Amino acid sequence: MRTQVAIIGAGPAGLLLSQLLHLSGIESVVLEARSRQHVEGRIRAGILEPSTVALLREAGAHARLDREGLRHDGIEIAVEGERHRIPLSELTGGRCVTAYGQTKVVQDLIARRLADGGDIRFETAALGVAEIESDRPKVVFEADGRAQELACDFIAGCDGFHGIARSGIPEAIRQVRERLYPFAWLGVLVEASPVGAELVYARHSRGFALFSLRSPSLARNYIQCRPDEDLARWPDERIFEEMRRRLEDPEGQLVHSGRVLDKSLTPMRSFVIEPMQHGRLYLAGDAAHIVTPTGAKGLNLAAADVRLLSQALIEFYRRGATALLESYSTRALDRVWKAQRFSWWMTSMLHNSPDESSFEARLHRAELDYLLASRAAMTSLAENYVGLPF
Ligand code: FAS
Ligand code: PHB
Repeated sequence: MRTQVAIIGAGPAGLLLSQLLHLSGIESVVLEARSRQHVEGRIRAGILEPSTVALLREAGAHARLDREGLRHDGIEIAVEGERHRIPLSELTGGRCVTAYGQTKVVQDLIARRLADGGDIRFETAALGVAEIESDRPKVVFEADGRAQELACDFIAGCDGFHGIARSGIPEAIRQVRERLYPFAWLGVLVEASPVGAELVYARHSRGFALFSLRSPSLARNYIQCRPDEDLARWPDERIFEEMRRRLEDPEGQLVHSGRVLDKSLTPMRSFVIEPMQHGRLYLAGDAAHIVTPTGAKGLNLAAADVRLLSQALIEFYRRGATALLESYSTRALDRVWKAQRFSWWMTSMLHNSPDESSFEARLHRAELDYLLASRAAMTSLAENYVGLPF
């Protein structure tokens, strides 16, 4: 089997790349280990930067997003229940974020890709990459119970944190930088009206909480918990109770109970591999980097990588130009590390870390007090939250 660009992974990164290349007449095959149903059912991110929305529009996967996306001109930060608004668009010359579930982003991209004749092979796991230092690299994949080869010009590793593509970067040149956090997020998707029209990040002596939304009748909330928390010890009512405590809402006027559609644990990790390319292998999204979700950057960074990689591949096929391909990793990592810093900063400021000293705890509190009293500090948060310019 042969194609121009072999894409491993049908998450937001792989699907968006395949569609953008298609719109420039470049052929690709997407290999996805899981079933379509599984991929379309995952509950993950929910906040889109304007540049991600623009890329989905360019890909032609924006119709439902335009109808159902919830514009956020601001976000809130609650400290021990006291709420403070960060006016994002006022502080960034009118830029805002959009609340729209990653689940729908992936469904929209798959529908668009297939409608445009896209080749997505579900339940087809990539086993490895080969000859990436030649101009005829290959992906070895499993189909019909046997190993087969997909020959191509380029391989895009969009297979997430647990994928195989990353192992294609030779050990000798690979640099991994990682931080694990001594807490996690217990997240629920609830059929109930959200706390508010804008999402609320809460710092509280009992731990962090986040009150987000998917629609006016679907809330997506998270509480800080132990990394090894046993979900069986968290019946629904106990979760609602704890969320009310962390927003100082004992009567439940803000945090509404409802049918819990999904309950999951998200580990907290910061991770970056460098370089993000080697030979004809290019990594994009979670395959190369993981940010803590407090800055809402995961999905948006994946889209940013795809913006850079698709432009570079299009330049190559149109003009034989290789400059953008050669500098892809450097340009992508510049944005990745700024998003890492912002995500780490939001996480440190808003969580109670069991391993922090009382001095550090006071510093984080002072950071928050300064932020909520300084227009300059709020502007810095806002410009990072809506996405730094390319
Ligand atoms: P993805 O992980 O989405 O997609 C990779 C795809 O590759 C998957 O479909 C996988 O099945 C496939 N694959 C893996 N190995 C393969 C192989 N060998 N062969 C073929 N296919 C293979 N971000 C936020 O901002 N807010 C959140 O609340 C949030 N929650 C998250 C919760 C979880 C559990 C996770 C893992 C991430 C969360 N994120 C969140 C971050 C998330 O949004 C990611 O940044 C985003 O999914 C990245 O997209 P991709 O890079 O496309 O990777
Ligand atoms: C979400 O809506 O799932 C969400 C929002 C903001 C974050 C993380 C997750 O920082």
